[in-house]
Amino acid sequence: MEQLKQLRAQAEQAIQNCDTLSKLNDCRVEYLGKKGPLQEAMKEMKNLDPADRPAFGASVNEIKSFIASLIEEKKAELEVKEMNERLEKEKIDITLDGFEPNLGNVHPLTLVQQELEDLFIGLGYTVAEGPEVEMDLYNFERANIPHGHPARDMQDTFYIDAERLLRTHTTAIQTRQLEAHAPKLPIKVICPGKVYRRDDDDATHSHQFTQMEGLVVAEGIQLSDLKGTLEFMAKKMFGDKRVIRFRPSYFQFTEPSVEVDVSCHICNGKGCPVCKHTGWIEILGAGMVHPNVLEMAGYDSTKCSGFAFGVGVERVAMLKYGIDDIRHFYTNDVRFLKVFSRFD
Ligand code: FA5
Ligand code: MG
Repeated sequence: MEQLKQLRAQAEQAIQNCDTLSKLNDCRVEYLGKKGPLQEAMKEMKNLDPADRPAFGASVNEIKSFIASLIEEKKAELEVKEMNERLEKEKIDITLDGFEPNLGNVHPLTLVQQELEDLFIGLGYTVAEGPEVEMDLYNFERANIPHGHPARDMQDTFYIDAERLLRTHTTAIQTRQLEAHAPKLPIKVICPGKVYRRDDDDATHSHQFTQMEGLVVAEGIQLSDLKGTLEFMAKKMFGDKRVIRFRPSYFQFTEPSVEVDVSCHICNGKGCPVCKHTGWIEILGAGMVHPNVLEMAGYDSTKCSGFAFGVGVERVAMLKYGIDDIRHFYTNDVRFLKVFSRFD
């Protein structure tokens, strides 16, 4: 009984001295565990006089529950203490400036392409695409430009082999669309995509650029439908600030043919290096689809007619956003690209 008393005092002291939860747990194992002194004491009971056993047992149990309750108390105290310490250590200073994430934004060419698409979708057109590595057949022959024809020189071409090339214009998608639809009417599509030419790069020319073809075929389509469509597009894209003009032109795949110029946004028509001192920037070629093109695709050109246009997306973007050099679109200077984040 004397030993038990000592044990009680010793345990009480040990628990008091615990300053962390893990030490307290060690203490619990030491005194209340299976190999602890109290378990041992119970084993000793059989050696006692039977008359002393109940009092001894009661004492051991009393010490056990005394130690258990001390541990509980201490545990609650230490939990609060450790929580406070952690809160202190992990304190977040919400007044510190954070790091602004560096977000990307839509490329200006994508932006203008999407704007053009939205505009034409609003007019009932659908969007069609085609391969950039194209067959001579769709890029030239079906566009009424046979092998050896001098009109091929108008678009200096990157050839892959005798039959394949990098398409020089989105008219290649147009001829595919005609073939895919024939003889169904009407057709009303726009065909955006990258095109390639062996042009020398300058302020308004790039060897890789973007075009968007428009094609409408139905009964009784006239040049006035084309003119109205292009005027509508120009107004929507450039507002009333810019003047446009239709200029007679020549394409093998349209008859008659026109080109559309917009007054230069840099000099306002006075003449400058960007517009090569003409005061105008050409944005598109267009015309009435040549009967040969309709016939080759499988349409009866006496029963339907159509108009087509091919607009240079970079040129539109330059005029719309006042960009003085087409090469800005491809050099990917972040300072240039960031300007367009507010238009997303
Ligand atoms: C054509 O490519 C014809 N396929 C357009 C067409 C389609 C006519 C349907 C009739 C019917 P052109 O070569 O002019 O035409 O090019 C059309 C437009 O693409 C030009 O008006 C210009 O805006 C743009 N463009 C032409 N070459 C370049 C270049 N090297 N860099 C940037 N834009 C260019
Ligand atoms: Mg041209």
